[in-house]
Formats: sequence, C-alpha cells, structure tokens
Amino acid sequence: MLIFRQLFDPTSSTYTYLLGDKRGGEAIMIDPVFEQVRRDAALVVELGLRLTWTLETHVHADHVTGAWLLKQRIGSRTALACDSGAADADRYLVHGDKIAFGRRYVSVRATPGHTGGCLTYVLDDESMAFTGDCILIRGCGRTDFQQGNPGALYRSVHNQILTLPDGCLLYPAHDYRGLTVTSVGEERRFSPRLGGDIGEDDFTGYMNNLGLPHPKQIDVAVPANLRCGRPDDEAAALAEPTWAPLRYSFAGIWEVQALWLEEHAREVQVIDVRQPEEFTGPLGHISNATLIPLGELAGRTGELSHERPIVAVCRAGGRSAQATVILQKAGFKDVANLAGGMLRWRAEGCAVDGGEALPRTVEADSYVI
Ligand SMILES: N[C@@H](CCC(=O)N[C@@H](CS)C(=O)NCC(=O)O)C(=O)O
Ligand SMILES: [Fe+2]
Repeated sequence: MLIFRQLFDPTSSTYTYLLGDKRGGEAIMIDPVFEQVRRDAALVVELGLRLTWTLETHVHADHVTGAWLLKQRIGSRTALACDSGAADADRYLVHGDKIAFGRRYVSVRATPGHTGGCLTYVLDDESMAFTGDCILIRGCGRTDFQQGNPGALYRSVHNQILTLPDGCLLYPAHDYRGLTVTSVGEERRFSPRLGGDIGEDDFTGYMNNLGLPHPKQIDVAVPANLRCGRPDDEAAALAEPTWAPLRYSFAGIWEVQALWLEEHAREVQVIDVRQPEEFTGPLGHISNATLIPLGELAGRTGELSHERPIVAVCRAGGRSAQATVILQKAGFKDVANLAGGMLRWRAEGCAVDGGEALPRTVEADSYVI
C-alpha cells in the first residue's frame, strides 16, 4: 500500500512529499526544506518508515533543501539532476532513471525550463507526478534565472507532462494561493499560460514580461543547494538539546519520558498545569511539582527561572504540550512535555505525593488528552 503525505513550509510556500511503501517500510522524500527537517524526520519515524532517498526537483532559489540534514539525522541518501551542477549528491539522475522504494518506484523525466536541471518524478502507475516548478497550479515556474528558458519550459510541459493521462494528479513544488494539487486534464483546459491553443511564442512573450522580484533567499539558497544543503557550520546545524534524552514529535513538541524525569526531577522545574483539584486528586502529583494551571501560565512565567530546564505535566500530556508552546513563546529555551502525563507516570509505577492507589490498571493505550 502506498503511503503519501503532502507537507508544507509556510515561509517559502514549498511542498514536500513523502512517498512510502507500507510493505517493507521504505520511503522517499521529494523537496525537503531545511527548517522542517525535525518535523519531517519525526513523521517518517512515527509512520514506521525508513527514508532511503531524498530527491530534489531542482536547485531551489527560495529555500535551502533539507537533504543533507536528513542524511545526517536518519541516513537517507541524496539525489538530484546530473544537469543541476550540484556537488556532494549520492546519486545524479538522468531522464529515464527509476528510484525504487519497496515495491514501488518513481521514474525521472527531464523537464528543464524553470532551471537547467529541473526534473519531474512520475509514480510507477502514472497516477501522480511531482512537477517541481515546471508546472505550478494554473501556472509555472519563472524562467528569468538559473538557465531558465521559456521555450524549453513550454516543450517540457507539452512533451513530458501534458502527455501523461488526463487523470494524473500533478503535485507542484509551490503554491502561493493555498491550492494543493491539480491534474493533467485540468491544466490542459484551464492553465492561462500553457493550456488550450497557446503556442510557444505566446508563452515566451508572457514569461518575458512577468517582472517578478528575485526570491528573498536567493543569495543564500542557491549556493547552499549546490551542495545539497550542507551548511558552513555543520556542528551547529546538528545540535540537539543535551539536558535530557528528548524526543521530538511530529506535533512539534519536545517530550521527556517518565522514568528519566523520576531520576532527574530535582534538576529541573516541574510545572503541573492541571486544575488545583486534580493536583490534590487521586492521581497525586510529582513531589517537587509547582502547580500553575494552564490558564494562568502565560501570566505567571515571571515565577519561573531561566537557569533550569522546565518539564510541563498534566493528566495525559495534552494540556502540558500546550504549556511547552506557551513557555517557548515566553523565551524559555529548555522546555519539554512529560509524555503521557500523570496517567503514564502512575502506570509506570513512579512515586507521587498524595493520590490514591490506582483503582484499576491504567492501560498503556488509554491515555485521553
Ligand atoms: N516571494 C517569493 C518568490 C518565490 C519565487 O520567485 N518562486 C519561484 C519558484 S522558485 C517562481 O517561479 N515563482 C513563480 C511565481 O511567483 O509566479 C520569495 O521571495 O521567495
Ligand atoms: Fe524553483
């Protein structure tokens, strides 16, 4: 079974795509974004997948690729077009290549025009294609830098993409209006630049008069992407919180486990964000915890020290996850959520002040947020 996820980077309006084969668990990722690597790596792990390749549709001008960072974090290998001019990739792709993940694969089509080294990746059954900036939804990538060429783009679209089946879904590298997907049939009929009877000269005239400002990040993004996103300061990019063995969830929350917290409770500030009656109720509370109900937290951050990490706690881990977001916004750097909250704390037999003997076994999977 195919696992498919469309991910979005709001800063650059970039789409990243994860394609996995459930059987065997291999996956590929198309156009990862550097700043989203923690999120995307967490998703891969949570879905039980093993990322084998990151694929670039082109050398991006508006964001830095996450390819190098994903390789360091979860061992994926990097691939992009032979014609991209980029260094340091594990594989250089040409038209007709296939990249397998489990029993599935994508095939490579050379679709130059937006840049000299643009590729489109077509899923084995031609139900989906990942067009990069060759086709955008009712549009296309600009052609005014990085060996851009309107005639080449026109031919790429007509010979390599609009020749796919009408129902083939097209997933672009960007959308600036909130649209997520289009299809070959739709673009043939409705693209104001490339659809209907528009000819190559009409299209070239259109593209040569776009008058767009250069992407804000171009001077940083292009040199970084020409080495697959490897930064100057590699150690800084790989830095992880060191005060505890934290896990980063796809929901965007740093989590700490109950058994670690029980051993290290004195080294951190434990903030219990439940209501007072829960704090003194049957589940009890962690012995050095300070009670600050979630609704009061934003107004009481002055009571907390910036010198020691903070672990937020609640009944099941939902409200305390929100507490970590509030604390980070208030400028606290070392903040984590107690995974599973007091329910898991008790289920794992950790000590509490107050509280009652548990009336029944707390099922490991019965945590209600
Ligand atoms: N405002 C954006 C511009 C991004 C941009 O120019 N995107 C390229 C793709 S890399 C493009 O082709 N855009 C087409 C368009 O904006 O119509 C930024 O500064 O990053
Ligand atoms: Fe682009």
